[in-house]
Order: sequence, then structure tokens, then C-alpha cells
Amino acid sequence: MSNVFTSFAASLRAGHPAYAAFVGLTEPLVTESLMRDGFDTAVIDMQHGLHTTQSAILAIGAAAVAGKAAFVRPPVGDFAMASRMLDAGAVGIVAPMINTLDDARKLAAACKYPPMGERSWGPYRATGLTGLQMGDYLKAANEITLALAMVETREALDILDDILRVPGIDGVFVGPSDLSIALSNGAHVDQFHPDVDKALTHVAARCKAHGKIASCFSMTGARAAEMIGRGFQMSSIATDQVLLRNAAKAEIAAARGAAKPAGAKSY
Ligand code: 3PY
Ligand code: MG
Repeated sequence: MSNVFTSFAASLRAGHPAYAAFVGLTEPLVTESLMRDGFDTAVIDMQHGLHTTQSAILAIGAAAVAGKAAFVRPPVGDFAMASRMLDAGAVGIVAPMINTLDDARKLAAACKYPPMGERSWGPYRATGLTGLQMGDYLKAANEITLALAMVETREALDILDDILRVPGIDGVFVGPSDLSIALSNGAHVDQFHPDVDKALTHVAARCKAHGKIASCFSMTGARAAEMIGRGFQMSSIATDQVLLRNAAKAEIAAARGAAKPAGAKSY
């Protein structure tokens, strides 16, 4: 059985680039709409987004309605939630603040079945979405779902090769905002800072050397395309709230800047 849930990870590993929507709003139609409007996948955000366990589960379903497989970003250190979201049909986990080897091993353990990890059995929604029978899901799961470790601190950068060597860690996802704060010792948040840029180049090169997936957050579509050109396989673009606010501001500015009909008032 092949569908987006069984083929997405292989497609990414084969180097087909993917653009992800970063979804913090809990209404399932937000996810569905973004997926229908051309994103390849979603990162359902339980760390800084508003998502709860229930809304994240519904968002995975909403992406599926649009024919897309979604990732989930659980809260920091919540490895039990990572397993839970894979059971609920997430195609992968984007785990924030993986700063130590112990963090990376815990992530791999939560996401992968033995002997690679310690994921506990119960993929009831995942078997529905993948269309796989239980035994086939057990055989395929470690390959078709992805554990991406977020690299967003100095500590993580320092041990990047060790993180990438952990069996069960499929790749990394760079958080450029936190990284900019970490690299400047809290002086600024600047995703485009040259130090962050240098780190992004380093991450892409090390992932390539280890044969693992390089992915990252980008604030704009242009930056995301640049990252794909620089060796990343996946980049997210902005967040749902940023997209909404940018579109709202642009359209209202266009309206207010347009010739006003006689008698029109500004509020
Ligand atoms: C960061 O840039 O720190 C992120 O976590 C992106 O969401
Ligand atoms: Mg972050």
C-alpha cells in the first residue's frame, strides 16, 4: 500500500524538497486550507502554537483530508507526546530543544520501535491513515516516520555530529530564532544574522555527510527556497498567524490607499 503517509519520508530522503506550513491555530480548517493551497506538509505546533493534544489529532486528520501528511512539534522534552502523535498518524516529529545526546536518544527511543528504540505499541490511527495492517506497520514504521531533532542552541551545534549519529534520529530541523538568541547570548533575535547563516551552512553539510535530512524554519517563501538551494530537504514557511496577519495588513493597506468613494470614512 502506497500513499502519502507511507511515501513522504522516502520522498524527502530521496531529495524531493518539501515546504511545510507551521500551524499554531487550532481550528482544523486552518490546516486543511493551508494544505489545499499548496504546502506539501504541515508542522502542527504544540510548543509555541495553541495546539492541544485533541486539536493536534484533529489537525493531522484535516491535513489528511487534503491528501497531506503532517508533522507534530510537541512541547519541549515531551517524548511521550511524540509517541502519541505518531500513533495519531503524524508522519514525523519535530522535537524542540534537543540539546544533549541524552535528549536525542530519548527522542529516538520514543519514535522508533525495537530494536532501534522503545516506542510502545498502539498505532490505531496511524494504521488507518497508512492503510497498513498491524504487522506491516510494525515492519515499516521506523522507515516511514521521521524523528527530526531541533538544533537551536550552542550545545546542540557543538554535538551535531553525535546527534546525527544516534540511530533513529532521521535528521535535524534548525530553529533559527532560538539559535540567534543562543549565539548572541540573548542580545537579539534575528533569523537572518550571519552567525545563524553560518550555522545553517554547517548543518546542511553535516547532514549530507551523515546521509540524514536537513530541515529548518524560514520566515519567508524566498528564504525557504534559498535553504532548499543550499542543501536543505525541507523548510517551513512563516506561521499560519504570520501569513494571516501579513495578508490582512497588505489588503487593508491597499484598500485604505485606494481612491475612496465619496463620503467614505476611515475608522
Ligand atoms: C526557532 O526559530 O527557534 C523555531 O523554533 C522555529 O519555530
Ligand atoms: Mg525554537
